[in-house]
Amino acid sequence: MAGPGARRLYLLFTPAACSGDPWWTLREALRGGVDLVQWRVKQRDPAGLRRALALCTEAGVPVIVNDDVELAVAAGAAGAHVGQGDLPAAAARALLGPDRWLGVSTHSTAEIDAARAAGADHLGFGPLFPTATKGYTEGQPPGALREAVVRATPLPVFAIGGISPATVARVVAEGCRRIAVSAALLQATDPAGVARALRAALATT
Ligand code: 3NM
Repeated sequence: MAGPGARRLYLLFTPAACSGDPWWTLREALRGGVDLVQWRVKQRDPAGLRRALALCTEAGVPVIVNDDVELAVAAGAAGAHVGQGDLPAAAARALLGPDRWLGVSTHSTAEIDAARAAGADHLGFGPLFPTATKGYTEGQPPGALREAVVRATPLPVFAIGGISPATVARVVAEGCRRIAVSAALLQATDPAGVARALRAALATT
């Protein structure tokens, strides 16, 4: 399967955060062009993960498990994602082995350098904008995303935090073509339409 660098629209899928039925939301988001999914729940829910994996596999889309690296391996997910307060990235890499994908959240060039050294193969960088999803009240300053993309090269960087069809232009303007999105898709009345709009914005050169 093509690696994380081949992916553009990364959905952070939290069933409890969906306005509509979560499984309808996931199907619609996939239909609209989500090409990477993160399973992101507070309480371990292996049955829910299996259901998400089944839907995503049918759509040819890989699933990454947030935080719970052991569950990612046990469930046969494509990889795991760790934040700065989670299991250290080097320990996550050791548990995942060389083939599963490791994503790391970063918020500065120092964190990008550390994540690379620890064996990450893709990065989140944010928050681009304030977002209630994670309680950030301030976004990164202009130019920070552009600097992050350059610093991370050749690792792919997914911009994250408050990204929606209304804000995605800034991501593109800073030279990034990958985004990770939660609320704008999970709370949409038309998740497929929002996914299509985001894909179209990212496709501009
Ligand atoms: N991590 P939404 S911002 C989970 O900057 C997460 O590391 C962030 O959700 C970071 O698309 C964020 O609803 C929230 O803003 C993303």
